Amino acid sequence: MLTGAGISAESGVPTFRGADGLWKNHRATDLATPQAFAADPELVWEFYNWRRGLIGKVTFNAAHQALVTLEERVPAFTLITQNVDGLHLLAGSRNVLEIHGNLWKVRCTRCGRIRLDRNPDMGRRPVCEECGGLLRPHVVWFGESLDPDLLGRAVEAARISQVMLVIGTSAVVQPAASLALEAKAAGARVAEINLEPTGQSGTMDYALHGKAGEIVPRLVEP
Ligand code: BJW
Ligand code: ZN
Repeated sequence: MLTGAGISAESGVPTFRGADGLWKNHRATDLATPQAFAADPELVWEFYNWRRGLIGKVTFNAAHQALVTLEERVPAFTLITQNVDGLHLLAGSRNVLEIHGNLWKVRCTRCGRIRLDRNPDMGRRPVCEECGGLLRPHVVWFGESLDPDLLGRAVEAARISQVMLVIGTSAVVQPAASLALEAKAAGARVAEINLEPTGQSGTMDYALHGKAGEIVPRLVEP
């Protein structure tokens, strides 16, 4: 399975692209860059603190829950998510690959130490307890490499899958978007679940258009 921001939209988490991808007149995708952080770490932290505050108050929805049910039924199940909100883990999914990181983890830009911190507000310039270096969110920004181990496991899962549901992603960000094509090329049946058609709809075996919270539970009904 491959999920994107659309699966969390009905939980109240804004997506990246489209009308709700705006924060204080900044495009969310412009702030998710190493360049933005280098130029103005306080602005980028303000954006992530806002998201921490928001995501800390919401919970998983029927689509996240349906994927938990599916994992209980399917012997080899891997959930590849581009989302950093942690809602799949909160719902109870087990084999989750968070290929773009996790909003609740921070990483020191000096010593590289990673730690979990669920504080909804990290302040304007949070620093590492060990070395005093500036902390950053442990997420993958544009132009940064994905964790090679996680990506390798995601590619392998795509290649051996028989069915891949591609839920709530605009399918424009690489290398995540290519995982569905990888699965398809290796013989899987692929189905897109999205509010609207995407650039990948044409290569899908099934394209189901509507809300993830309504469609995904119906797909896993016995
Ligand atoms: C609903 C719904 C409902 C709404 N029900 N549906 C090859 C070709 C071209 C470019 C590249 C390439 N390889 C690499 C690149 C560059 C770049 C890239 O892909 N750019 C493209 C935009 C062109 N990729 C990278 O830089 C990646 N790194 C990399 O490849 O490293 C190697 C390298 C290094 C240097 C140079 C080149 C290569 C890293 C990408 C990291 C992405 N990071 C972000 C931020 C994460 C942290 C954070 O969250 O703060 O990840 S950006 C943002 O986009 C976030 C998301 O995970 C990601 C994908 O977005 P997603 O999930 O698809 O959300 P939306 O908003 O786009 O779509 C929501 C969808 O849901 C819509 O379709 C709605 O219709 C739908 N929806 N409500 C169902 N209720
Ligand atoms: Zn440090």
